[in-house]
Amino acid sequence: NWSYGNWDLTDCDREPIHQIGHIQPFGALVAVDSDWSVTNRSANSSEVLGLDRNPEPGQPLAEHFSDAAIDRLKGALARTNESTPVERVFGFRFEPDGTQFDVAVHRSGPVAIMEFEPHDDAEYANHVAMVAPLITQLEGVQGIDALCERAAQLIKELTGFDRVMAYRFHPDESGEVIAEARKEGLEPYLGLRYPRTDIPQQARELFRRNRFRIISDTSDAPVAIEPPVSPDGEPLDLSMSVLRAQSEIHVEYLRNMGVAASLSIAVVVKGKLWGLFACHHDSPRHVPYSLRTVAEMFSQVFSLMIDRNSIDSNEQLRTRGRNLRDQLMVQLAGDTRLAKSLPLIDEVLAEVIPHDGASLLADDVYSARGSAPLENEFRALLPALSDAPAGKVIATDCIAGQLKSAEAFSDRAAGALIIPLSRKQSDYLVLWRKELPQKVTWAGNPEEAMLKSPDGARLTPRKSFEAWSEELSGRSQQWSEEEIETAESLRVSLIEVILRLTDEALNVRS
Ligand code: BLA
Repeated sequence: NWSYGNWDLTDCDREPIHQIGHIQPFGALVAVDSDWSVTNRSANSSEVLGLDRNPEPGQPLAEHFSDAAIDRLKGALARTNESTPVERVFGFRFEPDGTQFDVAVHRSGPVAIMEFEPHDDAEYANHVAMVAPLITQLEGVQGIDALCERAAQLIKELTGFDRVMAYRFHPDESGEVIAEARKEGLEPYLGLRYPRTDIPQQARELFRRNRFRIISDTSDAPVAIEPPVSPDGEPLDLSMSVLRAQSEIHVEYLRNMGVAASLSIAVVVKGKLWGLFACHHDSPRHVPYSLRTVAEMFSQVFSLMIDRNSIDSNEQLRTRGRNLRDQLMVQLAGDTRLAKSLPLIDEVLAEVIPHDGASLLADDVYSARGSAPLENEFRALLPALSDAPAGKVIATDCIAGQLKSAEAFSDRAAGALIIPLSRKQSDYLVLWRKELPQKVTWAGNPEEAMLKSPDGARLTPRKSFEAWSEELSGRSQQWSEEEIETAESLRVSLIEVILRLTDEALNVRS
């Protein structure tokens, strides 16, 4: 794991952003209990809803809304469930012929939360008509890079934001802009890396569940929810809210970047945050709920396509693993000792996982190829290796950073892909990579991603996002996720080969 400096993460990771007690002013929030009596409401309710006074806690909602309107909201609430926690009602009226609203309805602890935004019928019809053509344009696009490129372009056209980026997470939770569509004249962010601390843990978790985040104006004053606590005495939980006010620290971050409005759409693949689409605008920008819904649907289709892409390549990996195993089986059949098979394994593997050296320790016999460490150097690693979690491939681009005993040969072999071949942790196949000096371009110095505020009371985001180059030495090229998966399937195949060979050996003897 990479780490930059020894800052205290907890400040950022602990900020209870889901209990912020405020909303953004482009809508109004009303919460009710199971009797549909008001428990909380935002201070701007009467203004947004066009009522002559705010609904007050304790009042039945029926004093403000018609029975038919309440039935419609109850229906929406009844349709919420684990997979669709938030229901949407477009063009809702709380009195016949009244103004129309778009409403998001969800449960939060003991209350039901309703969030109202202005509705525009003509726009709404437009948005509905966009869905099919939009999704058609993703069809037939092959490969993750091309998909991201097309998607960024489409989201830019759809939402009208100045800049739309596809941002993909690395295994260390930092992220990289891998595709970008931007207004002419803006400087490119393509290829820039952002440290993992830019998005704290709780924000990631929230974002995974509630995949859409709009901050329509970073200079907006948030509107208070009154009272701030729900009937159970806890601060109202706004995890699934669409109006939730923005964290002050994040707003500062966006302002430092020169962003006045932001829209983020999560890309979740197999339940994990894969990346996101980050949209920036240099002036305030509101996106109606119906258009956000289209963008969200689009991102769901996009997530599925990424998933399908990885299913396809997993299928290829499995086929590759099977071929490798068959090849080994045939070639090893004549010789029952795995220890002698390194040249063969090395050659077969060179095609699928490029490497500069390979070590094999089998039946206590060591063999080495290319830039692999010497036998005594390798054996010095064994105590540490046997402490590692059993039966799992370990990949590192800087083994000396993790095992002191590897410093002796790190000039020849900096990165290692360690494939344990037995439960007893004594047989290993290890692929080695030489050092490869690399340059990473960060958006601002990652060492200063978080600073203490002038009064020292809290952390603040960095002020400058100017490209900051970091030369990485002592590291090899990283092992890609695909290479690690190949190694994992190879491990399974090799163990199978070993077991069969042992079996045959036993049969011959008996
Ligand atoms: C949230 N920070 C986020 C989110 C993103 C980023 C995408 C979540 C979605 C959102 O709220 O829009 C970061 N935005 C980026 C990055 C790019 C981008 C990397 O456009 C690159 C192109 N942020 C900090 C520090 C802290 C911090 C030091 O830099 C904490 C001390 C906090 N980030 C922070 C918080 C949130 C956040 C609290 C949640 C904001 C919220 O939901 O209100």
